Amino acid sequence: MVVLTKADLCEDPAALAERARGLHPGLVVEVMDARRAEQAEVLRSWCGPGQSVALLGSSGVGKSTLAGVLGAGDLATGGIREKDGKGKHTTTSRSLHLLPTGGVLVDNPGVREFQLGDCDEGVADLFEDVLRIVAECRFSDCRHEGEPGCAVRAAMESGELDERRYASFVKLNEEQARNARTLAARRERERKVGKSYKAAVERKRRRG
Ligand SMILES: Nc1nc2c(ncn2[C@@H]2O[C@H](COP(=O)(O)OP(=O)(O)O)[C@@H](O)[C@H]2O)c(=O)[nH]1
Ligand SMILES: [Mg+2]
Ligand SMILES: [Zn+2]
Repeated sequence: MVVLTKADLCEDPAALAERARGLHPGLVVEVMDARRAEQAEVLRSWCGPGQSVALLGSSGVGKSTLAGVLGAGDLATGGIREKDGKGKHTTTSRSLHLLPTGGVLVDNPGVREFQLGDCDEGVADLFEDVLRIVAECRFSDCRHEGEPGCAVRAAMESGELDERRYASFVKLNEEQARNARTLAARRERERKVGKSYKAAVERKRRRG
């Protein structure tokens, strides 16, 4: 779900909401002034018993403000630096809150701290439409960079595939692949450390 905050500072929030809806079929997009409880009301149906909500977004976009309005209690909210309009990092760690509506909310620092890990399936799920097109390329190792019979190029030209959506797909795949390698390497290291630790304990035990 995408929440566009600071609607009060925008000339035409509805147009931006339409653009955001174009990112993914069925994507829910809400527009609001995050400081106003009555506007955040539409979010309450996501915050009931058994539901978990995590707020993700750049620093300064209004996550902690939203959390507060949804009943997460007093949270530090930050001003915007005059100089560059960027948010200050007021929330430096994750925090978990029980909401009066029965759900659980996680407020996060900016998105820079976020990394994907082990989410092949999630990416495949979210970009099923793109994967279906990719599968139609003539060459199975098509790089979609102008090869003959490339279904991706064709779909972009016909307007079936949004260029920005395809770019997101490529970016997420690259990040996922990179992090999968890092994760695999870390697990291998941990496995080795675990093994040598066990061996040391065993030696010690034998020696009595
Ligand atoms: N005008 C306006 N200001 C907002 C809105 N949402 C948040 N703010 C302000 O933006 C600043 C940063 O908000 P904060 O919740 O700390 O952002 P966070 O870093 O994403 O948690 C604060 O001064 C908020 O009062 C909004 O919808 N409209
Ligand atoms: Mg915050
Ligand atoms: Zn291709």
